[in-house]
Amino acid sequence: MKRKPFNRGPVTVRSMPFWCVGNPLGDPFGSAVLPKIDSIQVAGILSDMADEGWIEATSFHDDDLVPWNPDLPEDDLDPRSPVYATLRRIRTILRRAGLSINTATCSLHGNPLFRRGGLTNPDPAIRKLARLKVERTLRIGALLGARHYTYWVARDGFEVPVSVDWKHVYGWLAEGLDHVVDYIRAKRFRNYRGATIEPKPNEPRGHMFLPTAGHAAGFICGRLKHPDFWGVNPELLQHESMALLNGVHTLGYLVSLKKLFFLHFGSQIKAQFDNDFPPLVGPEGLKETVQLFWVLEAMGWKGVVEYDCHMLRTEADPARSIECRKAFVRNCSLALTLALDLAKRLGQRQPVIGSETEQDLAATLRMTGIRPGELRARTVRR
Ligand code: XLS
Ligand code: MG
Repeated sequence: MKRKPFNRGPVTVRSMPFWCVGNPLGDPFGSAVLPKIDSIQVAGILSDMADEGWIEATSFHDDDLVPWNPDLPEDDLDPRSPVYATLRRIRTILRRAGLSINTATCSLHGNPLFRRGGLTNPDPAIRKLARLKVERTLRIGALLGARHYTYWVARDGFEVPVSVDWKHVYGWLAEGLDHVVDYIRAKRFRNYRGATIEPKPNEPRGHMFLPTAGHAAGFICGRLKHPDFWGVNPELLQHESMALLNGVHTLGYLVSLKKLFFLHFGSQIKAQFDNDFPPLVGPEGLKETVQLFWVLEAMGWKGVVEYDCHMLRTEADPARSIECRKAFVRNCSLALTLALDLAKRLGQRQPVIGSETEQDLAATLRMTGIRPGELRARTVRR
């Protein structure tokens, strides 16, 4: 069964990744507050959510689906391995639910072997291991029909600038990313429409080698062998807000370069650690979130919006751990519709009337549905 696209405003498809639903909500100061569930259970939740009409797609890290053993780099190809069987069970569940796969991403952050980085690790043996893990993820993505491969910067970064081999580090990164395309072509995988870089300014490392959308786009155009195959998936509001950047600006820039392949979506308090709040949740970012969809519509972009966030740790309910995860999925999609509705009210670019302040207030009035005359009447005392 193939599920119909969502197709509202600029959003063609809503994707909810495995890692967001599976997240047991540990943080650096406390352990998990939800029982861990396995990938088959996560697939079951996603499939129920698709049946109820909340999502059309999903995404995964290799580690979200099956464990990785560095001594068995090709276990996914061995019909006797548990990994082989689990992947096929997941494929059956997702297919039955009509869920498509937006992106496959390789976890180069979880295993302690990658603590000094994956593709940019100074040890060539670890870089080789990272490359084999990426190949396995690409095979898993091909099995499940992923439309993209994503390189999230993960632990490719630094704390101590004088310890970095600056002469080689970006060469290693280019080699690692070029290998993604070489492998896809060598294996004749037909599912991949492109690959993305997901930039992030910091966390888990003090600084990342590709901290912003601008760094990512520049690296694609300046260093990669197949720049047309690569785009960017920014994570908004979170990753830009961590560095005090503006998400509308990032989208305007990426769409103008034809480099916005899809969007990671959530909410964030500016200048904090990666909050990963669900969309529209928290004290900040209402205008910015609405304007994200306004600018996409204004520029004629259409594509996938993928939630990348988790429920607030305070609302985890260990006794109803499946149900609270479903409530999280529903709330993400409700918030997206709300943001799309508000962006629609904001409307397309109006003739420029008045100062910037007046234009901004007029936009807020349109967004909230309050009439200017009413506001004035309630403000001016006679
Ligand atoms: C972390 C990233 C991560 C990627 C997938 O901050 O958002 O979840 O999207 O590896
Ligand atoms: Mg993300």
